[in-house]
Amino acid sequence: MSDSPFYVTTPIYYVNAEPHLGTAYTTIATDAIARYRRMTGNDVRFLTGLDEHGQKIAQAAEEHGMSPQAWVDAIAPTFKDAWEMLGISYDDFIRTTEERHTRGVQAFWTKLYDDGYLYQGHYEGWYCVPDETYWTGEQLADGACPQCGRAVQFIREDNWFFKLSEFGEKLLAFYDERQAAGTPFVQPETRRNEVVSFVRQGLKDLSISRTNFTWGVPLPFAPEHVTYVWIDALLNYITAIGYGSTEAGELEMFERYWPADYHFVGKDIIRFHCVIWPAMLMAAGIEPPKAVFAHGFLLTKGEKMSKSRGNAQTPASLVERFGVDAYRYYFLRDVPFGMDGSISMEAMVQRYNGDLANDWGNLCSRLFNMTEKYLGGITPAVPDVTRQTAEDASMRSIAENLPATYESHMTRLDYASALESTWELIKHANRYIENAAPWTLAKEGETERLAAVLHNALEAVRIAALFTAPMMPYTSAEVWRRLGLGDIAEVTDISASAVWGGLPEGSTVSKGEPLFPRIYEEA
Ligand code: ME8
Repeated sequence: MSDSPFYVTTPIYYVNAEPHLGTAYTTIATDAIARYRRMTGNDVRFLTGLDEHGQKIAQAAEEHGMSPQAWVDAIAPTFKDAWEMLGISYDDFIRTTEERHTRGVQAFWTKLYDDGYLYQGHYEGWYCVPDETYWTGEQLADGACPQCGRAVQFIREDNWFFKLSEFGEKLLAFYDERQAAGTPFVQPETRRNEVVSFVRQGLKDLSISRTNFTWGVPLPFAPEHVTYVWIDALLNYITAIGYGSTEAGELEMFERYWPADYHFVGKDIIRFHCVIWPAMLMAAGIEPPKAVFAHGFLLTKGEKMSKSRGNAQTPASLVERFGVDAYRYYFLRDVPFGMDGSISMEAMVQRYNGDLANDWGNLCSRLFNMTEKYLGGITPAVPDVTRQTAEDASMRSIAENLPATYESHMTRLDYASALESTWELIKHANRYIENAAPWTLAKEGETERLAAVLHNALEAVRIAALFTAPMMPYTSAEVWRRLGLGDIAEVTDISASAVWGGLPEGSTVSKGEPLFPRIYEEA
């Protein structure tokens, strides 16, 4: 157990539309590690928020006949509501229109200006508004944005530039150094090559300001320019923890939590996070984050799911059908974190009925029922270890190995494997009950053995609830309540809590409703 700080962030999402399955995916994945690290005793800071400036947002506001501020104020609650619905345990929610952010952005660019990293120049090139990205003529694909395929606009402006080209060698050395230390900056490994080869091709200086619209943070030394939305947005990771403030408490927070342990992002925004962001920080003399983890895309019928393609479903419709924990479970269990993953209603129904209704829900129901029927709903004494059977020992050993196995998967953010190893215990407990047949023991009056079997199986349930909690917090809390245990949210040393034999004698178990009632209709 360690109380060391653990700072983790999601991207700050554009408020051009409401949250969808893709943005929810990154946010749930970030939430799962934040919840787990709280259970390992870390001092967790989990930041999410909104990217509210830029041309794309100004355009969205205009299309809706609203001022940009009125528009972002109208959309922001839809994100907060969605995250509440999905059980996202963020500690801070930053909006780039907040004063604390604007102040930090201005402090940052003033420093780079003073230190000679900025110069005025002329920009000519192509711009993709939906991606808020600059492209050269050679980079375009058939005259369109090479990333999203949409139309680009030609820009000709006098802008301010950041000397990004000076950072190529430094970045390459930095990636190597982190790699050699066994703490890679770009994760997963498959994404590293993309970043390294991009930097090796040579970096161009980056235009950091725009003058053809005003919805952004003015550059303090040239207020007729607003900062380019990306270099405004990236700074949220430090402005949210006090960068740019003069208050002692805020500055202490920055000292405590920076550098971030992880920025969670989708692979679409890896260059911004793995090239531009560390270069900006290096220029300002700030240590880059410990790691950026870029996950894959959720695909529906082979296409990236996105707002603009119109194939994005709402999280609310799925939560309504499956419940919040099953929703979280599906995405973390079925899509290997880091890779693209096809998602479908069929697969979701299958996972729900198989893993949740049959395995986990059923284990809990049958055990809670039997505890009531055979033991009057009271947990039995810890069984006499000298009378332990081979079956008892094997379930105990699976449970005892789980904390270390689970930790090693979670350290690599491999949620699917972490869940799979928890499911070994759950499935084993179901088989254990089948083999031990408490109903026969009851009929034959074998009361001591009956109590021992139920204790062991209940103990497996208690431990499984601990390790499913980062992914399915509500169900785990409910299972603990039904076992008559305390608030699972108070667990700060999961390994100690998972020690075999922790279920106290004499606590009252309640049956309750099925945790995951079967879903009958397919798709
Ligand atoms: O890029 N599959 O915001 P954004 C998986 N404001 N994840 C997906 C996804 C999909 N189909 N679609 C979106 C921005 N995402 C900037 C970020 S950070 C300083 C600024 C997720 O609203 C994924 O995390 O376009 C992706 O990187 C992010 O949403 C893009 O969100």
